[in-house]
Amino acid sequence: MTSTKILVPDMGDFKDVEVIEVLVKEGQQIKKNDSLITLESDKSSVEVPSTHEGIVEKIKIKVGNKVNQGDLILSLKSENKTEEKKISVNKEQKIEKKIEDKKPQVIKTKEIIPTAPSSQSGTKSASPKVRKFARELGANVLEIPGSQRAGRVSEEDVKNFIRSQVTVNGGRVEKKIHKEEYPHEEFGEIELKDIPRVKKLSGPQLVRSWTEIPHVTQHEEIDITEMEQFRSSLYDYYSGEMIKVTPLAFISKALVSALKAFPNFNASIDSIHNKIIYKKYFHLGFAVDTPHGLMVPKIRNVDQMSIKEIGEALKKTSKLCRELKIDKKEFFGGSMTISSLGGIGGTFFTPIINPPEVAILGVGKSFDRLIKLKGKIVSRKILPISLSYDHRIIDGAEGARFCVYLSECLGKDFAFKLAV
Ligand code: CAO
Repeated sequence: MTSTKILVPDMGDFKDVEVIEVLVKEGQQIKKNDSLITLESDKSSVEVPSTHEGIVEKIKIKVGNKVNQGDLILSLKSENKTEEKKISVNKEQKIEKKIEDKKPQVIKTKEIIPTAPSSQSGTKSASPKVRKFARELGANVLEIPGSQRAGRVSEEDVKNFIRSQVTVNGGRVEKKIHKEEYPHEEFGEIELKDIPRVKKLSGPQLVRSWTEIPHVTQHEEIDITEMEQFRSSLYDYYSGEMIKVTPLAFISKALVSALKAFPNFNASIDSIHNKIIYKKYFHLGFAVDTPHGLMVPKIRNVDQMSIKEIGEALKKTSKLCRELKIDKKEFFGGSMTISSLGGIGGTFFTPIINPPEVAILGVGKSFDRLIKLKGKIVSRKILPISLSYDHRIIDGAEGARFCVYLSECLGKDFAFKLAV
C-alpha cells in the first residue's frame, strides 16, 4: 500500500478560498475523479476531484478553512500500482504537477456545476447561490433532496427542507431533531438503508401539509350495491367482451359532480394576496403506489371523459409512474386527489391533503353487510370513504354535505346522477 497526498490544485487567481463541503469520510473507498471537497469564492464554486483511487486515510481540512494551491486536502491509501508509485509521499512536487494537469474548471455562478449524481460519494449538485442560501439557514445541502434534473437542489428545495426541519414555537424557530434515548443497535441487529428518492421528495411536502393545514377527516359508508351490479355487468356492445373498469372510475365521475356542486373543494388558497382561487377545470390527482414510492399524477379534464375513458387513463398514467416515464408537470395543477386503497384492503384512514389542493378523498375496500331493509335481511355492498379537508376553507357542515352528495352520486340512483 502507498500513501498518496492529494493537494489543492491551481485555482487561477483565487486565493484563500473557503472550503464549504467535505464530501468524503475517513475510511471511505473513493474512485479517481470522485469529488473530495467543494470550494467557494464570492463568484464561483468548484468541486475538487480526486486524482487517484483508494481509501481515505486522513482528512486534513475542514469546512470553513481557507485554502490555497498546494495545501494538503487528504491522504489516500492506495494499492501499489506502477502509476501510483511515482506519486509517493516523498514526491510532493510531482503531485502538484499532476494536480495542476487536472485543474478543475472554475464555474461562474450561473453555470451548471457538472457534478456526479448525488448517489456517488455523497456529492450534491447546487448552484453557489443555493449552497450559500442553504448554509445561511444552517442546512447541509447534502441532506436536501433535490427536485431538479439529476437531483440538483433548487432554492425551493432548500425552503421546503427547512420548513420540514423546523417548528415555530411562540415566534421562536426550533430545529426538529428527535434523538433516540438509546441507539437502535443496542437492542439488536439493525440495517441502514437510504430513503428512496421519491420518498425523500414527498416527505417535506407531507410534513408541510400535516403541520400547516388544519385537517378534518370525515368518514362515510356508501351503499354501492346497484353501482357494483352495473359495473360487473358491463360489456362491449360490438365485441361482446366484458369491460373491466374498477370502482375508482365511477368514484372519479362522482367526485367531479361533487366538485361542480361544491366549488370550495376545487380551490386553493392564495396566501400572498389572501384570496381563494376557484378552479374551473377538473383535473383529478390519483395516489399511485409504485416501487419507487407514492406518486400523485393528475388526469386532466375528467369532466369530459366517459367512465371507460377514465379507467383507461388510470391504467396508462399509473403505468407511466411505475416506469418513471411520467412528465414532472403532471404532478401539478390538480383540483382534488383520490387516494384509493380499495385494491389492497382496509376501511377508513386519514388521507393527507396534497397542497395547494384543499381536500382529498380516501377510498377503502368495499365489503358486504347484512342490513334490514323493508322488513327483510338483505346483503348490501358498502364502500368506506374518508374525506379530509382544509378547515380554513371548508367547514364541517359543508364537508358533511359533500359526503352525502357523493353517497347519492354512487347510490341507487347513480346512473341518473352520474349521467348529468
Ligand atoms: N373496493 C373493492 N375492490 C376494489 C376497490 C374498492 N374500493 N377498488 C379497486 N378494487 C378492485 C378492483 O376492481 C380490482 O379488482 P380485479 O382485480 O378483480 O379487477 C382490484 O381491486 C385492483 O384494483 P387496482 O388497485 O389495480 O385499480 P384501481 O383503479 O382501483 O387503482 C391505482 C389504481 C393506481 C390507484 C392503484 O393501483 C394504486 O396504486 N393504489 C394505491 C394508492 C395508494 O397507495 N394510496 C395511499 C396514499 S397515502 O400513502
